[in-house]
Amino acid sequence: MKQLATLLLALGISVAAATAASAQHGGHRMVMPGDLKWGDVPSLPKGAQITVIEGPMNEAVPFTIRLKFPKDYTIPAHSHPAIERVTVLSGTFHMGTGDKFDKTKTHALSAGAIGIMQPGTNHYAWTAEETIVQLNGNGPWGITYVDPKDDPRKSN
Ligand SMILES: [Cu+2]
Repeated sequence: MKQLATLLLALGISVAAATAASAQHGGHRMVMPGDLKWGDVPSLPKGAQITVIEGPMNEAVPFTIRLKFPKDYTIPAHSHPAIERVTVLSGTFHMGTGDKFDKTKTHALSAGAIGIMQPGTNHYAWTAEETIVQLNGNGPWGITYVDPKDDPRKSN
């Protein structure tokens, strides 16, 4: 019993620490879905939400983030300076490679599927239902749209 209490106490401390340092790298942490704080993503078309679990993404450290896309969402062709590993947690993420968005040339990644994009590879995606993906990579992260007009950071 005493051991159990010690374990629970240790877990309690881990969860509290994870909440306090939810966007920091390093240390042993356990993050519960309810701990995640979602916010807007200035670099993506309006409607997407992001939660940073591990990072920060702009430093040369491993990152783990999740993105939530609404139904009927489109991400125009773009690339990243670092490898992108995208694991689908729920919904379906339709993803294709190339310089121009083409809905007919995408693969339907369902929950459990993973896509791996090499740095500089142009790709695009769309959803037909609410979809949550997890991104794992190493920073510093960035996104470059093939057509600068697609970049929501520039049209504001
Ligand atoms: Cu991407």
